[in-house]
Amino acid sequence: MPGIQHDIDIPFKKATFGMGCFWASDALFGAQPGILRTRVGYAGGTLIDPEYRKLGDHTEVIEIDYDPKQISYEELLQLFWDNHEYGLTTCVKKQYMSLILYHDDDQKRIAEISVKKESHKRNEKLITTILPAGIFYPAEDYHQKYRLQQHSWLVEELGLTPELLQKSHIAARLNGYLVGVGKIEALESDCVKLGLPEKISNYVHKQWKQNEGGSLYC
Ligand code: MHO
Repeated sequence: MPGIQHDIDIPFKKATFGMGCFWASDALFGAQPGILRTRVGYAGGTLIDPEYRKLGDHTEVIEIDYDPKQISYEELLQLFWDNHEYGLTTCVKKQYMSLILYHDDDQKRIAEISVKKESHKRNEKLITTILPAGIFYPAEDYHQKYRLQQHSWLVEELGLTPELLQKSHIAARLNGYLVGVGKIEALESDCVKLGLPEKISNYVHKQWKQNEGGSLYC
């Protein structure tokens, strides 16, 4: 679509989490307030250049660019605790382990306090691992904004190239709204703010209503 503004150029911080299949966390975080961009990939392990069918010791993770003025790391962590695919007490396999990859000492400190609090609240020992963020390997194109990519006409209409699938603000937002994540008010204000044509906006509204309250995972 000519003239569509994909990026949003404000200062941001990064957060990286593993919490199950990354299609779900991509959608979950994409539509939250203060989320600028998301991308999915592999991290936490040692294998060089992992691939989906050759992950080695890596985990599926979501990498988030967020505006700390609009959403705090604590709030991101709350979403992390509340939305694991396989829970917080049993590790199914390394691919889906519960993982927090911190980007600075502040995040490390907050994550360590947060895991203690959450464990106390649930009265359970949690298996979540906290590690420094090392190399992030972006996943194959077809995994990026996976939910959005199921609506191929939208990908085309929005001009989402492989690069934009990882970098576009609009793509991150719509990828969540399409599966009923986020608030209707946020969706409405985004449609106006991002100047989305009526055809797209109506379609996304419809999908949001159909899918609201459904499961993120499949
Ligand atoms: N349940 C999904 C997981 C995909 S994922 C990116 C599948 O089996 O295809 O891990």
